[in-house]
Amino acid sequence: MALIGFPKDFLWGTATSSYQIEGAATEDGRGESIWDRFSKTPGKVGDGTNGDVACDHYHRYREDIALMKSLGMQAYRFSVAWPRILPTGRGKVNPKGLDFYNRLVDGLLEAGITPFVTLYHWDLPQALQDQGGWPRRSTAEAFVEYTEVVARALGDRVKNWITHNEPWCISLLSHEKGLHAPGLKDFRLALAASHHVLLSHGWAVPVIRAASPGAQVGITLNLSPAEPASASAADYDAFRHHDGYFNRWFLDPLYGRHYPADMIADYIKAGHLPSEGFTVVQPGDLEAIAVDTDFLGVNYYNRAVLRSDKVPEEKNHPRTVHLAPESEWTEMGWEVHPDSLRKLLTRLHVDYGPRKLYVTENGASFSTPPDAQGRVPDEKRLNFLRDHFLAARKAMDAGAPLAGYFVWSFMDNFEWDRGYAQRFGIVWVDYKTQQRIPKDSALWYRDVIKANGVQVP
Ligand code: PNW
Repeated sequence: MALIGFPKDFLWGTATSSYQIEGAATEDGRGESIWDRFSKTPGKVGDGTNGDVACDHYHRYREDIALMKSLGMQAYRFSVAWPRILPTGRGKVNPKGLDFYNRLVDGLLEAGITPFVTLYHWDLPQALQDQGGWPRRSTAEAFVEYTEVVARALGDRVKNWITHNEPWCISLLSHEKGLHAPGLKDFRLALAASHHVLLSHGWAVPVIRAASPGAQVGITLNLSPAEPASASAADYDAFRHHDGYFNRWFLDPLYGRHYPADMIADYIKAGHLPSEGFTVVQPGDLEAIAVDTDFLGVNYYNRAVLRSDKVPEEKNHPRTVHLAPESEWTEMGWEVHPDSLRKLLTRLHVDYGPRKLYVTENGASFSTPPDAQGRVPDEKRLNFLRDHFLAARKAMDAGAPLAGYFVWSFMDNFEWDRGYAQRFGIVWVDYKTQQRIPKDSALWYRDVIKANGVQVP
C-alpha cells in the first residue's frame, strides 16, 4: 500500500443544504419557500414527499455536529434558509432564524470544524416568487439585503462564504426545464434569471467583505465537462453548444468576459432571445459580475458526451449519449467518470485562472440499507470517492489550485424532485427514527482525513 498525500492545509469536509436537511418548516417564524410550495404541488416530487421534516437537523444539529467531529471532519458547508431570516423575503428580520445559525456556527467552531456558508441553495421566499422571482431584477436587490443581514450576524465567526449554489440549476433547470421550483418552462425567463443570479452575486461580494473582515468569498457552479461523441463537425457543434449552455454562460461573465457570443447567437436563432440580444443586461452589470473572488466552488457529478442528432423530448439541446458501456452508473442515472473531474479542474485553471478552487460537492447516489449487524456496506460510494479524490490530486499536479473537498453529502437527505428515494449521504438516515449510521464510506473517509491522503494498492 502507498499513500497518495495531499497538501498540509488541504480541507476535507462534507456539504448539505437547508431545505434538504433542516425540517422544522413552520417553526420559529420561518416563512414559506418556493420549495415548500413546489414539493406540495402534486406531481412535482417523484415520491410525493417534501422537506417538512427531512433529517430534522433543525432540532438535531448538536448530535450532527458531534457525529461530524467523531468522523474527523475539518470543514462543513451548509446553507442558510432565506425564509428563516426574512420570512417574506425583505424587510423585518426574524431573530429566531438568525439564532439557529448562530448556534450552529458556534457549535461547529467549538468542535473545530470550519463553517462554509452558502447564502442561497434554492429556498427562495415564496413572497419574492409571487413578485416574479429571479427573472426580476428586484430579486437581486433583495438578495443583497438578505446577504447583509446574514453577513453582519455571522461574519465575525464565518470566514468562508459562497453566494450561490449552482446558478444553472437556479435559472435553467428551474425556469426552462421546470424540474425544480418554481417549475416554469420559459427559456426567456430562465435566461433573465441566470443574469439576475450572477448580478446578485456581484453585488453581494463587497457587502460580505465589508461585514466579515478577512472573509474568503466565492460562488459555486455545477459544471459539466463534455466531449463530442465523434470527430465530426456536427458533434463538435453539439459539444460547443452544451459547454456554452452549462459552463461558459456562467464562467465567462464571472471571469471578466461577456456572455458567450456564440450562445447569444444560438439563443436568438432559437427564439430564446430577441434579435437585439441579451437585453436584460444593463450598463455596469458585467463589471459587477466580474468582481474579484477568492475561490471558485465546483460541484461535479458526471460528464456529458454529445452527438448532434436531436430527440423529440429534448428539442432545445443536442442529446447526451452514453458511449461507454463499461462505465458504472449511479442510481441517479449518472455515469461514474472520475477522469472528467481531473480534466474539469485543469481546464478551469488554464482557461479562467481562479485564485483557488474547492470541490464544493461530489458524491454518488447508491442505496445500501443497513445489514443485520447494523453496518452500511456502501462499497460503490467508497470506490467512487477514492477514484475522484485521486483524479482531483492529479489535477493539482497539473497546477489546479485545489484547496479543499466537500463530499455531497454528510447524510442522506431530501433529494429535490427525487424526494427521499435517492441517498447521497456518507451517513445513513433512518427517516422513521431519525437514527444516523455512518456508512462504510464515512469510516473510510475518516481514515483519509486522518492520513491526509488516499491509500492505494
Ligand atoms: C446538486 N442536474 O444538484 C445540488 O447542489 C444538491 O443540492 C443536490 O442534492 C446534488 O447536486 C445531487 O443531485 C443538482 O440535473 C441537481 O444536472 C440536478 C442537476 C445538477 C445538480
